[in-house]
Amino acid sequence: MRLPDLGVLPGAIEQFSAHQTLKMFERACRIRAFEWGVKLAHDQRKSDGSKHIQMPIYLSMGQEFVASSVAESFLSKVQPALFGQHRCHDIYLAFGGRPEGLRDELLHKDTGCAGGMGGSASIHSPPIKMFGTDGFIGTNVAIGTGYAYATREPTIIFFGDAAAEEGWALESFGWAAFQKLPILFICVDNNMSVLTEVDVRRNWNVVDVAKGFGIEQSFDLADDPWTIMNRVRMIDLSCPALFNIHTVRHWWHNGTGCDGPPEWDRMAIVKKVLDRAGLFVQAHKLEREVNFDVEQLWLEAIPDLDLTEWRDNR
Ligand SMILES: Cc1ncc(C[n+]2csc(CCOP(=O)(O)OP(=O)(O)O)c2C)c(N)n1
Repeated sequence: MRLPDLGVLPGAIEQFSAHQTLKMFERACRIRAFEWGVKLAHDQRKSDGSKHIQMPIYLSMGQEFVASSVAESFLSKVQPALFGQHRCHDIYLAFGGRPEGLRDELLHKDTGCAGGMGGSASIHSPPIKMFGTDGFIGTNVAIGTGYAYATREPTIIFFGDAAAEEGWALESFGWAAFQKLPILFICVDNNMSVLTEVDVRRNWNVVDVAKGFGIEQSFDLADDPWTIMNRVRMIDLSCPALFNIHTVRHWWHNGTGCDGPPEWDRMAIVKKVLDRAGLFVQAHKLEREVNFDVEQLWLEAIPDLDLTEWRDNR
């Protein structure tokens, strides 16, 4: 059952300082703003008619609070190794990747975080210990598990609800449980494999299967950031855990199309919670500053980028 309040712990915001909440919110705002810049750069053309971005792009719009809350939970303690799949701009930005590096990567420049050769689907960044992926869904789950086995370093593996169906992902859960590896598996469950919903594809739940493999710390929850941060606090990170986080991809699997209003917009829900917590003014100021920064970032690379659509959608 997909609901925006699935597994949400009421009042979870009270467990965190205003400072921590606002830092988490800032990460999410930066992701949303950045993805707007990518959309505009993708949709608009250069004066000679050629494209600014010539590769397929996979946007995280709508899913921002998954990576931003997990990052907020970890980064004050440790810089974990990160294994994402093709939809990974959010992970890179949330965990402190330089936005210029991602922008340049998408614009095919050698100053990009992967030298302009990885592209949207394979964001690789040694400074933040983020490993690019190969394009086969779920292989990052197996490779990340091997990394944690070899190094015993804290490792976070983000994968989609479709990747969870690959044999090598399921086998990795078993190995991680058997070896008690320090891995947080995050299934970013946006309900879609391209256009096919989870219920059409399978009759099992990844949390039940992970528990069956011995990952006792397995939870189904919606993308409420404070619930996610709470769950991270409560688990033992020295052994494996799995969160299946229900979230919503606002734009198409690939590119910038949109099929209508999303199931929910976590950003709008979070802003209401911030308002009730008396943080509206600070949050609003922060969002404006981030938007300004990210506008400058894109204008620096594409001075004639028309920002109207983004500004109209704020
Ligand atoms: C092994 C494998 N099978 C099929 C594909 C084709 N494919 C690319 S993306 C995708 C859907 C991925 O969905 P999910 O893992 O849920 O991630 P999301 O795109 O929703 O973020 C599929 C089936 C692939 N890349 N690799």
